[in-house]
Amino acid sequence: MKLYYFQGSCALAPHITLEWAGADYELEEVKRSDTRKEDFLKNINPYGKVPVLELDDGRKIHQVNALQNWLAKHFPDAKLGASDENGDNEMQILMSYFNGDVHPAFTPFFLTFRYTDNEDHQPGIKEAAARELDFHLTNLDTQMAGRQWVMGDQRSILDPYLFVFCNWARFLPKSLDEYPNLKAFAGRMMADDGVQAAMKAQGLIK
Ligand SMILES: N[C@@H](CCC(=O)N[C@@H](CS)C(=O)NCC(=O)O)C(=O)O
Repeated sequence: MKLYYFQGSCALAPHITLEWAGADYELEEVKRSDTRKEDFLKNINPYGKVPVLELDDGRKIHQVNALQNWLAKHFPDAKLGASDENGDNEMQILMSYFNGDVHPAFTPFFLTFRYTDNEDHQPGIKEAAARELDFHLTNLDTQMAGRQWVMGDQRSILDPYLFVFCNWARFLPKSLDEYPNLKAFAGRMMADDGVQAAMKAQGLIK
């Protein structure tokens, strides 16, 4: 298996999950600026995004939620999926929220140029995006109160995804200090060997 990623991207989530799953995988770094080029769109992901996991038979899995669910299903011994229907419902609701609401809310903040051709409008867009992100991070901070991991006592495919948001929060006007439950969660993740291995491999830490 091969994971396509670029440094600082959400591909860190499946990367950590591959580590937790004990999977045999290799990495392929791409440039963000190449994700809209013909070669990437034609041969890697027509949607122009990482992460992409290329399987040994050439099939490609992308979309963080689909990929995380695929990993939970194909590495059951890692116990990163839900163990019953209620747990699965809760997990899928959160996975949809992460992928459909929180994650795209970062895009106008980081890739502001996509939302206006007028440079003077960019600060206003960033400010509005930061307000929307504050709403989501406050929700997530409340959600994490009294929880070790997103699903409670057991870690799951949701944790690496939440960790990505926590890392991105350092670029926002409000620091992670203002979301104490998220800060504590990020600290627990940072202490994990799989997280350290993935971050080192991507050059995010030494
Ligand atoms: N809905 C997509 C979003 C993935 C996404 O936003 N990927 C970003 C990196 S975090 C990306 O590849 N951006 C490249 C671009 O938009 O130019 C998914 O779930 O995989």
